[in-house]
Amino acid sequence: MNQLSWGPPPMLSQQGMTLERHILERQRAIPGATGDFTGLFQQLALAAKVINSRVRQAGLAGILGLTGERNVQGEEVQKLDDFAQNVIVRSVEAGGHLCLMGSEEAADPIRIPEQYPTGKYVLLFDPLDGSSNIDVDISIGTIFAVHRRQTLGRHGSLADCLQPGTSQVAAGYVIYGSSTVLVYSTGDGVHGFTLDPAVGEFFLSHENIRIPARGRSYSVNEGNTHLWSPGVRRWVEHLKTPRQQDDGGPPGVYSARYVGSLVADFHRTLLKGGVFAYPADKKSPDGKLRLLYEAAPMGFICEAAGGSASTGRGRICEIEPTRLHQRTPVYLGSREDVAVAESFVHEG
Ligand code: AFP
Repeated sequence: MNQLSWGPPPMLSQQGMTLERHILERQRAIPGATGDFTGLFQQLALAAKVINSRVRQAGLAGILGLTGERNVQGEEVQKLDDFAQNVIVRSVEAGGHLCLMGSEEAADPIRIPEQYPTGKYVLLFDPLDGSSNIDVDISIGTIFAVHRRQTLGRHGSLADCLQPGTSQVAAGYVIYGSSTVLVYSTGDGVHGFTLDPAVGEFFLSHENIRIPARGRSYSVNEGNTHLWSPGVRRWVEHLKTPRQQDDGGPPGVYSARYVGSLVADFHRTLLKGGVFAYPADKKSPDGKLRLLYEAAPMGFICEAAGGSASTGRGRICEIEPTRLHQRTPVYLGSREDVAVAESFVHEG
């Protein structure tokens, strides 16, 4: 009879590859690297830990009977997305690595306060994506993109934010899920780090993530079917129609998986394959998702993992942005699955 073992699982922390060490080792391999990038990442990782700790308390706030206005210390309880926004800005503004930031939560670019030095990078971020899911205990996340500044002058300008995804020097996200995982890429591989809450540190848990060339699931809000173009409708019908599998196996259809939280839907797609889409539709002719701090960073990560990131008609990362909060249609995931989607979208 098999004995069940209730011993402790192997600890990530015993393997010792922290996020900080991972980035530091890569920095050492780049001649002339100043450590600016490493410094910025340390601050982002700290912000992620602080946001994580607040997200984990969000349900408790309800259980403990807080009004939502004041906490037990009598302090004002901020909405979690405002909180996440403030934590990120406060964590990175003083480091001297950035000249400007752009956030989903701010209409205009965010300047570095006069008392702090500025640096050569620009940070674009969505502090808490999927925040409407917090009340129902569904995974949410933080998304970020880092560009090198293009303009001169102390503060940088909007032009520094409006760079195509191909210019990103790094992109990443943090998923606050059953565990908290930070995934990042600098373009040469995608790596995931799981937060060990006992140690308070991110440890390498998903090295060199590769997205399968084809998956078995599709992820799209089918409640929008009535708003889609005939091509998008036919694409989803195609996925739901049983067909012979390439390997001669029994006829299969794609499974539907849709959380409604981009980070959760993307994370699953990255690890398991398949396709996530938010198409253009009659209500949102440019799509719903934001280019600079949602679609482009996820697209950059997807491509670095061997997948594709398309608007349905071209590469997301090649779009030349004209507005900070620009939207785009999105098809992200396994190379072959995205190619099939594109072929239907092209039909119109
Ligand atoms: P919220 O932040 O308002 O929850 O929006 C989440 C989101 O931007 C993205 O995370 C989801 O993929 C997408 O919207 C879901 O949109 P629908 O609710 O229209 O399916």
